[in-house]
Amino acid sequence: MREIIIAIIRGKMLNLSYTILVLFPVIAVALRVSMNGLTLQSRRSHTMSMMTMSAATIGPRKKVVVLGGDGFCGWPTSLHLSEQDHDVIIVDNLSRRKIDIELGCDSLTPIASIEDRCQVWRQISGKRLRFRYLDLQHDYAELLQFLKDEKPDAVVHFAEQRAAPYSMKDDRRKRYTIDNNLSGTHNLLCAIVESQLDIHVVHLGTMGVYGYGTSGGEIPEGYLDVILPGGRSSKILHPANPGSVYHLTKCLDALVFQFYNKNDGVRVTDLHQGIVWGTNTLETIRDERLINRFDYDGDYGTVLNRFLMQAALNIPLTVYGTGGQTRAFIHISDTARCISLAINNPPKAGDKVEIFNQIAETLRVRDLANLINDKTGCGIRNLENPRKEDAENDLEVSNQKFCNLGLSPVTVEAGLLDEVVNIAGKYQQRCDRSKVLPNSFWNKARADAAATDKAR
Ligand code: NAD
Ligand code: USQ
Repeated sequence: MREIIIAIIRGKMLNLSYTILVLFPVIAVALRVSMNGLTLQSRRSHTMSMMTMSAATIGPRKKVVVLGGDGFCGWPTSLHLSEQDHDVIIVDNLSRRKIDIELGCDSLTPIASIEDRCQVWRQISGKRLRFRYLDLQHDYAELLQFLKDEKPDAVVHFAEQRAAPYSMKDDRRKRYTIDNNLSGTHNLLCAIVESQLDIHVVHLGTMGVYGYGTSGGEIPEGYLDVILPGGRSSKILHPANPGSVYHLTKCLDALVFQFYNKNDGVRVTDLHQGIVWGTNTLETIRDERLINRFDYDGDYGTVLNRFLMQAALNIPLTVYGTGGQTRAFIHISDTARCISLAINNPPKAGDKVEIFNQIAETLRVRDLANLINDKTGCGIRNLENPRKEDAENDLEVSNQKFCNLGLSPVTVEAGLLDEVVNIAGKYQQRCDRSKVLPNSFWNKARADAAATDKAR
């Protein structure tokens, strides 16, 4: 049924607008069947989101390489793209799984090996999902040959060390984050130019490139129209203002893209994504062996997923400082949809680097904590902030480009309880409570403050 609908929507049998009008009831039934495993609340928001996006999301079949496709964002995105009938190849060096061992942590959810994941997906969907073990930082020759052999239409680049606390832990991790992320990104661009292939790069950047001071107005998507001294008008990259070594690598990535776009005409879409929350998507929920990873520890756990897990275990929520930090958020299922939209709407030859803000909403940390505490009664504790960051900030962000393409994102308010009950609650016995408190500090003053913190 899914294949027939996708074939029809691709315009193989009818033109698109006619298809949508005539087949809308059929699509609605098919979606209902495919969402049997979801609870009512999330089904409603997923349905809304999928209905409004079906026309914009589905484009011609492409060969897509997903770098970092074994990770938290990469795995559900690979499944989503495969479900949309793209030919997907995952490339990963499994470094995230190795860092779990290094830190003595594990995903709260029991994740299968990448080989088993691909095999189960084949059994369930009938679609082939390939995996190639390759280190983007060190295996340049293999990367180049791989691109020449496979000739992908698009490469989605998730393959970076992505935890800000890990990147600030010590000098070894700072250097690893810089070396891994910058060499990886540069190797990719260099190999694309050397291959002489026209490959569209879709990169996961971060909202943190803009900095988290009070913006004093809406943050635009990547570029600023400015008047230079002398009255000349110009369009420039938004000034970079990184808050960690990890965020610094994303600012430097942005310059690498500008250069290769200008010099060699490489087509790039850079997605400045907010904090991703949630675990399951319509694809990962189809079999427990497809489940996504869920990080809750002080280094890799992001704020909302940490709070959800803490609430499930009745641990008071770890609010850093006053909790006045305002951040941008997006649900994991919308991450996958946005990537799909970016692949289906590539920049044209000669276009400058396309930049989207990939966010659903902005929320203040203490408001999130209060929301979860009101629903669960787990309590809140304010810890000395391990990070050097503004205690309070406002944040207003444009996400107009994705909205124009039809994104209607899941919101925290609508999806929250599902996650507490279905994931954090279900797997709570796998939590190691000793990993909950933060133990990476931005500088000596922050470490000293934590050492005398009575709330710890
Ligand atoms: P993750 O750590 O779960 O996944 C990254 C994957 O890349 C891992 O599977 C890892 O093994 C792989 N990888 C890392 N270095 C590699 C290398 N040199 N060669 C090959 N593979 C390599 O992280 P994630 O949460 O899925 O994030 C993916 C991307 O999205 C990152 O670039 C991150 O900066 C960005 N992002 C994430 C979030 C979030 O909240 N998780 C928010 C905004 C942006
Ligand atoms: N925070 C708490 N309590 C916690 C954890 C975090 O109060 O237990 C606070 C932090 O101090 C920070 C905010 O919550 O002010 C967000 O922290 P986070 O760990 O959820 O997010 P961050 O470190 O910014 O990084 C995450 C991803 C990263 C991505 C980024 C998007 O790990 O890969 O790039 O979100 S963004 O923040 O928009 O730049």
